[in-house]
Amino acid sequence: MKTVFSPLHHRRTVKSELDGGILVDPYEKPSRAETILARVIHQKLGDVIEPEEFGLDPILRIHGADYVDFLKQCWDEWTAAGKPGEAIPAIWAGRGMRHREPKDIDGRLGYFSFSAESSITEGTWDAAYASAQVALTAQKRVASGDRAAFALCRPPGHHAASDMYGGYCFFNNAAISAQAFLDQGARRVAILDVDFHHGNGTQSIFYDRDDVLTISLHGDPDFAFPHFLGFEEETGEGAGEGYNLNIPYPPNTPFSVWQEGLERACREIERYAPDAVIVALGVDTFEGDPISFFKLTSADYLTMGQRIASLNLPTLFTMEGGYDVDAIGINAVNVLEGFESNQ
Ligand code: Q9C
Ligand code: ZN
Repeated sequence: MKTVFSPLHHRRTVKSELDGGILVDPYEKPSRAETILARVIHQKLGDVIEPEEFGLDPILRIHGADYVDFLKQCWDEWTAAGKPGEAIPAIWAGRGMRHREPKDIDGRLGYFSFSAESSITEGTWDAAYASAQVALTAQKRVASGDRAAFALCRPPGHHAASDMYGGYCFFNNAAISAQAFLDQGARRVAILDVDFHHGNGTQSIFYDRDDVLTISLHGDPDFAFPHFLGFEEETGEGAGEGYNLNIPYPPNTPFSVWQEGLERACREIERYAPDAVIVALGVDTFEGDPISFFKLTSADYLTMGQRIASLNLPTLFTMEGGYDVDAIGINAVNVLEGFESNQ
């Protein structure tokens, strides 16, 4: 399969992540994408191509214009206000407070985010925009008849809601791609999120819709980010009732248990019979991941890819999390090689 990659991901190179009460070296760093790219090339997965330009329109099908404007202007507003460091929100609308967009940058940062670890700097917009174009380019390959394509997105996307960033995500690349499939004539799309963290952004975007089935396997939000969404009882609402499935697991879950959830997810997708499936591919389920608590091994990712291939559907992979940089290339590409080994 082809891989779509943009060197513009380097524009997102930040110095700080708020973690443990101090600013640490960010987990979501440029070497993640470079390590995956090197593995794609080393394993001869297929051609690596640069993204085409689809502009803002497909992004605006998912994200609000005010949110997009905010992301574009955030860094300039922050520096114009004379702030010395990277842009980090420090206030949100708590219970009983007003959910309205304030005018100054401190207020707007809180209004358009749900967490504080994703510092914004000068190049964040460029990288997030390029990441969405990477996804759309891979989506176009699949829509044009390729069996599968790999969008090597960075920054990742599945935590981004229509009007909130957080969890290292700014634009929801999987959601934007799902909407693109629909706008091009697909009737139904399934999103299978195998990242360690719940895909809260994707869930919220499609929660009241039946044309996108959203399924996420993840660390129990009682113990894992994003903490405030991703529980089993969230099954969708209105027309979307029955079209969201959350499969949370506790600390130390091994592949033997996780695999039962994957099987359940795959049966749901088979029943839904979508025109395409999008895999939100995070490999932070790995036993060596520094911020997660599942116990998958590198070999397990081959098995995962094989099961996904047996759905026998046009498949778009969008890269999400994974923070053990030494293993991220092997693990991510193992999913893709497992997929390709199962024709
Ligand atoms: N002590 C993705 O995997 N919290 N995002 C980290 C570290 C944020 C993960 C806490 C995790 C965000 C795309
Ligand atoms: Zn994750």
